[in-house]
Amino acid sequence: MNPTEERLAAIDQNFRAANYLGAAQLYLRHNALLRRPLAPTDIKARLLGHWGTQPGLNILYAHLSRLVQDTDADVLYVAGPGHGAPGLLASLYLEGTLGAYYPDLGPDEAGLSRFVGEFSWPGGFPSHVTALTPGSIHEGGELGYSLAHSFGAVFDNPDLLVACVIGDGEAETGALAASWHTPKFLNPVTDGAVLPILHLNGYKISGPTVLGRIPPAELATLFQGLGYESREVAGDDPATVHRALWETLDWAYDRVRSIQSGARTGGDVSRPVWPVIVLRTPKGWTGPKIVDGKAVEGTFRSHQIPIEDPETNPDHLRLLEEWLRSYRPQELFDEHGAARPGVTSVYPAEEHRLGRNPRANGGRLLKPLPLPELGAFGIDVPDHGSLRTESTSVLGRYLAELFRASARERNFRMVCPDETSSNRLQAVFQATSRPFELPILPTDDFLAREGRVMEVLSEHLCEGWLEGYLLTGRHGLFACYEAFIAIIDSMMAQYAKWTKMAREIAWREPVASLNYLLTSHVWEQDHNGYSHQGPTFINLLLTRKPDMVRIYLPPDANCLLAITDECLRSRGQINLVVASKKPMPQWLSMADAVAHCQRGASIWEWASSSDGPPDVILAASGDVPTREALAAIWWLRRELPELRVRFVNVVDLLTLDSRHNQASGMDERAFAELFTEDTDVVFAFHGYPGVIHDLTYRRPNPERFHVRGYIEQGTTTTPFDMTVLNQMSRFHLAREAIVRSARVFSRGAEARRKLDRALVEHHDYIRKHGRDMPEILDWNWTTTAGTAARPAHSGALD
Ligand SMILES: Cc1ncc(C[n+]2csc(CCOP(=O)(O)OP(=O)(O)O)c2C)c(N)n1
Ligand SMILES: [Mg+2]
Repeated sequence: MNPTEERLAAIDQNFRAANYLGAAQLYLRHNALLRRPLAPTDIKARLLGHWGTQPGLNILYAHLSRLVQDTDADVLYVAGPGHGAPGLLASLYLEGTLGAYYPDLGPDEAGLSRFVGEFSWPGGFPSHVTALTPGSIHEGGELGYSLAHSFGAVFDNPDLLVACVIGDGEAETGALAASWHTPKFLNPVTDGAVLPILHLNGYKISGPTVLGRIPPAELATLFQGLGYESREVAGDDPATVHRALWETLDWAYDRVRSIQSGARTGGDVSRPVWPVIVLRTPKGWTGPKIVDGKAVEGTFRSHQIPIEDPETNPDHLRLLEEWLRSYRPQELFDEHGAARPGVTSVYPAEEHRLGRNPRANGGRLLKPLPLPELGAFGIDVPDHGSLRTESTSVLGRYLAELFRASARERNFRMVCPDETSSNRLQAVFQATSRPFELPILPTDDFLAREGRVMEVLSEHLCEGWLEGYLLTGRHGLFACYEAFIAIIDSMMAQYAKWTKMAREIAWREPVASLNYLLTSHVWEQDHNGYSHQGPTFINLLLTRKPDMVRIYLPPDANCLLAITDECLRSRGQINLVVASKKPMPQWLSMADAVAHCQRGASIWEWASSSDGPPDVILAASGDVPTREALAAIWWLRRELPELRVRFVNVVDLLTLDSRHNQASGMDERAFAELFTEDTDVVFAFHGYPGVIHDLTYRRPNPERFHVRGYIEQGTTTTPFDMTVLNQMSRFHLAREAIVRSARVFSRGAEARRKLDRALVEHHDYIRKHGRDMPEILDWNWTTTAGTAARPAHSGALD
């Protein structure tokens, strides 16, 4: 639609009003509408917030509102520079959204004064966008994720258009740089669209931006190379920019719709060239031009608080008053403090306003997944441990069924950095594919235009896409190599902060949990070596709020199924599941696995002595530790039958937790039933031993826990040697069990010598033969040594 002078004028009024309120929030505790001359006592005690990015966010909010008014489009606004919160809040206040969520922020002088006075004030809105901000799924505190979140939001949301404002500094981050490639994985028929708007104000905190300083033609070429068509809106005269931005937004919107209709009804299968807008306007635009002799508008100096000391410096106070009055607030707000009709006429009907988009409160839209019956996918376990299989292959069949069952609703996706097959989850490809818009060759596997397994070799993108998908009301799973998930630790931490805050907000409904499946784990890196060993994510999760995190270490395939089912049912949590992808002994029937997983930790009676109180408890958490601990018990039964051992398996790690008065852990009685109050516990753990000490330090006699786990020893060697190098092998565990058992310690001297010899034999054997000893490879709980079949080789490892 062509711009009219009247509507352009209204947009400008709106822009001025948002700029005014944005600046006022930074400074004014009182006198929000400048009804009287500005006084030092009006100024906030501490000036906390950012100005520079606000005008760009504000002008875009006004113009996008106009676009929605004209098109009824379903638009979600994502502000990459979340430090521009006062700008976004100003628009949300003006459009009436804040008042709808927070009734004391209504459109009158009292509401406006409270709104302005309480920003960045204890108890008020924080300085960044947060879960408290209606209409938002993106904090933008830690920069880099706006575009990935936006694309995540539009997957399987064909009607949605996300307008994503990207800071030109933010665009320097690795995560953002990778995100530009997402259209290569985006299907124009089944997915919605993202309109990236590069907010090219030229500066970051204290320096120029790369994209701001390269010549405009080079920038256009960059976007062309990334597969986009870009148009630039540039200028520092608002009237000129309004007209150009209006027309450019119309151009971009028409491009999006014509790509979509071409693909959806015109049968166009060519690869779309999506539009990008570059908004090249000064940082701190319309703000103070010069302060203390230094240029501020259009420079990095406008980034945060452009006039620093209005409370005690009269010149600064005067400059601030001039700046605020330059927006002519009396023209923008009436005598009751309400925004005048010109200001608010840019907004569409209430339900279409940017701040009201229901996708931003995804929990309200969430539908439970049609989860497959566990019984149909659990494996038959004839006895304890003689069957060996890849647990993740079993899970792959379950997930394939989930993809089939959710095909109509399209509300489940997997993300993975190129490892679905390597992680033995390839059964999912019988139900869906990996979407890919680039040429697909006959030699490629499992690629198609459309699919719900998102594979890209960027953990950042996987995480960002999934977060956007979850926050807009869908479900998902992130499958990753264990060592490399730590790449996105910081993103997970930010997501956890968002979730923690969202939980405290009555109007935000919980979204589906963020689920991680980590495989190719630390104990199966004999082929890759040290660089691929890193169980750190467990430690990182332990720093999050204990009531929103679960850490699961299923010992076998049926437990993996039971745990995955539980994770996919849960809401508002971060769930970590660590499971091997290699052939491993299978211990529990499906029914036993469900019962064990429900308890979280239990005594495995069949592996425990029944003739009196235990001399020592062997505990394990993790599939390889479980195998080693059971092999240790098996060895002890043969060599030292009088030693009474109890075996405890811990599948839900935080059942051990005693750090927070059992906020997430089992109670003292349940703990004592498993571990007694004073018996020594030799604990074989998947990750760093300190984790178990951290969790149990308030349990009775915590010094009786002797933990073996990963101690940063690794190289390319045999699988069993990994456990030996880290002193968690069956031989080490058996030896420690004898040492910790006062009753049989002295009678165990010969057994201990045998264990020492076994370690020497192992050392010599692997150096001579390049593989583990037959008694290790053939070991089987249910038979005597040497009689079980060797496991089939699992094929190529990655
Ligand atoms: C990942 C990350 N690194 C550093 C920062 C600190 N920081 C806050 S704002 C900012 C500059 C952002 O520049 P830009 O994206 O261009 O935003 P704008 O100019 O619109 O303020 C930086 C470096 C951050 N928030 N996140
Ligand atoms: Mg910038």
